[in-house]
Amino acid sequence: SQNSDDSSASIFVKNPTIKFTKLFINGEFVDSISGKTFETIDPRTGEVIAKIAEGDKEDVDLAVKAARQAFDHGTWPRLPGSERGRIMMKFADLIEENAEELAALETIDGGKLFSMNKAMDIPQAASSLRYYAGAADKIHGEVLKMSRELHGYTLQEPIGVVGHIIPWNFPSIMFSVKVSPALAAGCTMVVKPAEQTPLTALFYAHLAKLAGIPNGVLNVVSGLGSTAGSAISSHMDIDVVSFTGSTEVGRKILQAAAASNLKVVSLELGGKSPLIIFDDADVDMAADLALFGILYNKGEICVASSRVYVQEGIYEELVKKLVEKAKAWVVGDPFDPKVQQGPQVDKKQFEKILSYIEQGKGEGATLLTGGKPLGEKGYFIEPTIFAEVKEEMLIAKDEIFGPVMALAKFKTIEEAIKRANNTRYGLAAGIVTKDLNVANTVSRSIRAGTIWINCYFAFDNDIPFGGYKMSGFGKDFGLEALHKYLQVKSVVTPLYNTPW
Ligand code: TXE
Repeated sequence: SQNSDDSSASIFVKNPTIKFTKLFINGEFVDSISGKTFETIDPRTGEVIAKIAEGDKEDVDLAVKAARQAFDHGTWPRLPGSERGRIMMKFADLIEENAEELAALETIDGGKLFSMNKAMDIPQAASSLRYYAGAADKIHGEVLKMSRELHGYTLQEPIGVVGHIIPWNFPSIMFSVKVSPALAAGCTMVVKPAEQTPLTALFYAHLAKLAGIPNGVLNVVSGLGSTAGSAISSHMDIDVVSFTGSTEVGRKILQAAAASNLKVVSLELGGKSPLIIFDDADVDMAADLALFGILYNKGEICVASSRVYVQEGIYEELVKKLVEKAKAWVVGDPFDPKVQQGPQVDKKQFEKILSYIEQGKGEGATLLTGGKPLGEKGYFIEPTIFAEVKEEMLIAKDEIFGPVMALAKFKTIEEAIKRANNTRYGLAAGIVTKDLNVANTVSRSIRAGTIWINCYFAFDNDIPFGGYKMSGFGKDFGLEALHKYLQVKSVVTPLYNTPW
């Protein structure tokens, strides 16, 4: 690697050359048919980084045609699983070899911390590929004990051509978490990265080709949601669409799937996740967890602990600690290793967050700290904590997707459960307590897809992740995700020469 010391990331690393700006279709980088491009912006400054080919319906059609050809007639779905796994392992190695450059691209494109990208996001992209590579030769059906004189068994077949529509908050992790199980299953695919952060997905396309993934298996069409994204969700020849993004767009995707070919849909949508801190908690640890839960990745994370409920016995002490720690939290250049929070991804998100902060003040919540933008340029926002947040306030209900915590006090475990569940979302929840009975009761009572007890953001490859309620359905991560890209075929034959 060019530089192993994060604290002195070189000028070279901080200014990566943009090598890939075109669509990747059937193994080649190509311009969009229209010749149109869009600009991707550096959120530290608001300046243009590069012009990226803007794919539209015609480009999606070409990519789907290539993916269909590769699925119907190509080698990928027909290779032994172990061979697919071997190529995926190579892909993972190449990601690690290019980790520094990928981490830097992620920082300039999305404002994410370089140190975290290098230590977490990029290694996770590689590790997800390896996890599913290991599963690729362990995909099998079952022999069925039928009640009649019949022999029955099931096959797990790749489902076909997949459309992945991914967001901008974790461009590398989202790319890999969606692409890896689909590759392992033997599917072919079209990926549309978010228009805010197309750079790493195009780089991954290049690495996939180097690793030996055949042409047409993995296509990347950068473009806008309303054109390229919607062409994927309404395509007649895509079998599954796997989406992560807003609840609003999730609804559109489901409608487009219903109105076109009834493709299978999986949706990982917004959240408003509660973190419940009980009286017996270690106050220092709980304050760190709560702060990390809302400020990590500048609050641009679907499972952010955006509602924090604190039991009355430790409320005052915890609030004091939280405010102290929030004031010491370092916002600034995401390449600086001392910095804990970079800029929001773009102007639209920046303005959305600031308008929620104004809303919170107007609704009568108490602003304990923060509440303002930071610096002359770029999209930086102070870590912000509101207290005395009431259930009916918008800042308690809506996903803000920024560094804004809504704090409230509770008395009893019943009250905590009721308030935690008082949301249209159900992505995750956190509990801080030393009492096992409390932890068990609360974890079983909350309607959310992931519950973290005395931890937060504890993701791993084999832990399925996905929502309840309006946070969507279908899982990423784990073997559950592999099954999204497989379908079961039942095969039946008479056992003996039974006259039929
Ligand atoms: O999301 P969009 P936006 C939430 C978060 C954020 C809000 C808006 O609250 O503030 O959504 O962000 C593609 N058909 N999350 O507007 O639009 C789009 O191009 C098909 C939560 O950026 O949902 C991008 O690739 N696709 C979230 C992807 O959808 C369409 C992560 C996500 O963008 C489309 C991101 C259409 N009609 C935002 N319109 C999470 N769950 O982690 C857009 N897209």
